[in-house]
Amino acid sequence: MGLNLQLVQLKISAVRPNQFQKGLPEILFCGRSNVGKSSMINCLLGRKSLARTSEKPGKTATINYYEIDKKLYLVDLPGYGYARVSQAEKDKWARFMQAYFNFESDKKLAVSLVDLRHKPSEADLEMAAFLEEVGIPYWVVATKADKLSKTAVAENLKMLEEIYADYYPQKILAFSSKTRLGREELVEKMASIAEGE
Ligand SMILES: Nc1nc2c(ncn2[C@@H]2O[C@H](COP(=O)(O)OP(=O)(O)O)[C@@H](O)[C@H]2O)c(=O)[nH]1
Ligand SMILES: [Mg+2]
Repeated sequence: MGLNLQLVQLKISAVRPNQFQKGLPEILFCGRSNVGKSSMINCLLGRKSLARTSEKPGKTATINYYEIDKKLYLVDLPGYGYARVSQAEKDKWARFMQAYFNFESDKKLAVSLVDLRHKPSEADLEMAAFLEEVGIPYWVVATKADKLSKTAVAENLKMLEEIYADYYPQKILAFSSKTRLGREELVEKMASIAEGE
């Protein structure tokens, strides 16, 4: 038993709803562009560059399914919040995301990434409200903790607890793809979801 993190493949980079996957429990990663979604997935899987990082805005938004040990999908969703993309691009993004969330699959947990250095954006809070509406349990994972002092990490976590007091995240966790802070907790959660708990 257990979850073999070595056994990983990019199952598909979906650009169309008919490419969405089902049949395995999934954990989805959502957040602003550049918040660190792909870096987090690489960190969790102990890979340097399985998930491509720092994608440029305007590039085709893809929904990437990483299959772990034939037991679990990690789903890297396209980021939101790029000021410089056109309204048409934003509409396209929104339709694609809507299609993903409407698609019937086993969405066990959402990881809603925020930047620990800043207050969550309007879009981050909308994401939380949306996840509650559609009934997907979620963790708020605040990344780039390595860019802050220990004191600032504690302070900003407290700030997040206060801001999310009106929301229902299962957990608020500090994370760093650089130092691997918070990784163990997420990996344990992945394993328990993969085992059907
Ligand atoms: N210092 C630091 N940089 C990070 C961390 N996570 C991501 N980054 C950097 O932030 C940028 C965007 O990361 P990426 O994973 O591509 O974000 P994505 O657009 O959400 O997938 C890259 O330059 C990463 O190296 C982190 O935990 N610590
Ligand atoms: Mg990315």
